[in-house]
Amino acid sequence: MSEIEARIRVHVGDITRLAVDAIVNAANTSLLGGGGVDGAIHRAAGPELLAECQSLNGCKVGDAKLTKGYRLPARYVIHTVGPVWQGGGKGEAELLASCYRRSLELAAGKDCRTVAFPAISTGVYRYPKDQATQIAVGTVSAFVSHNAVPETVIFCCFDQQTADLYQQALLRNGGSA
Ligand code: AR6
Repeated sequence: MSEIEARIRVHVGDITRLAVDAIVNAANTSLLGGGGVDGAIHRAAGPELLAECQSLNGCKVGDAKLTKGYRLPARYVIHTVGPVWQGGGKGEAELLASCYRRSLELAAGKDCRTVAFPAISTGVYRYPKDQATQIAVGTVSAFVSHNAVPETVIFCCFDQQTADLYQQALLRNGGSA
């Protein structure tokens, strides 16, 4: 296993339970909560999270903003806004890659050693999972290979099927490196 591969892990479970330096939230441009992983993070963090989010003036698609984690075991939440899938011709791939890069830049700025990502845009925003997984793995691998921090990145998948896609993408990515 290469040094880069050793720094990227796949985990099956609920991201709100992870005691890591930062978890990433798949938010919307308002940053005021929603369903899916966003709803789960706000429920677990408590109302203080919404109060801090209200002071942030929203977030653009492809960008990210950082808050504290409040009642979560994670110290920080990095809120990023993935693109809504519109067929692939509206810059979705570049916007999704930007979500991963901006989130990692914010994590590095706070010296986060371990960061966990959900599968951004693959739920309500309907991004095809196989394509989103390739972008997630490619972008995170590139960042990790150029930066010492974060040391470890976890892809936190809600189900085993998604985790299998990540494992396959990591194998392909490692094979072509
Ligand atoms: N832990 C880990 N992964 C989860 C969890 C969890 N607790 N809950 C869901 N997932 P989605 P999006 C997975 O819809 O597509 C919200 O309303 C889920 O299986 O949460 O980026 C926001 O406010 C899926 O693979 O995010 C936005 O309006 C992945 O997380 C919109 O949804 C992302 O699904 C964002 O849509």
